[in-house]
Amino acid sequence: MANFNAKFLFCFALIALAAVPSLAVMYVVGDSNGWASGINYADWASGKSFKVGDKLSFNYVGGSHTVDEVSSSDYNSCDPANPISTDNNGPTTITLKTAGTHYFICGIPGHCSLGMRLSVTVAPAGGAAAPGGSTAAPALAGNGGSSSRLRYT
Ligand SMILES: [Cu+2]
Repeated sequence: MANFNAKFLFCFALIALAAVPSLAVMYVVGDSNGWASGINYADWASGKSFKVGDKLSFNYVGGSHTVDEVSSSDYNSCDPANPISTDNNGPTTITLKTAGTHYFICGIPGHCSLGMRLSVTVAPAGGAAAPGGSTAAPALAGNGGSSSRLRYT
């Protein structure tokens, strides 16, 4: 009986842990500086851990800037010609839908090279994964793990 209760409580605890929701977070890019020239967005992003489901809010006056999601090479060369998505209505809210690194630049000529570019590394949802880390599901105690000790003859 005690053994049964222990297993029951263990399972209950696992279920309770799995049920804790990981709440999505809204990040205001650049904080009070918003989305503007002359801000170091690498500094802004450092130390933050983004995960799938989080949102980025880019604050700017519509028409004054754009938020273009681009490839890593276009990010590095500040080339807005082939954006994955683009918006200039300001403010722009982006939901981070996939894990991996996402790259954003302003498509107004000159602005990207003045600092208007942001890359964020996004971890899978739900885990307590550290940035860049990979997590495996915790190994569950299997049935019969200790049963060999109780062999009847
Ligand atoms: Cu701009």
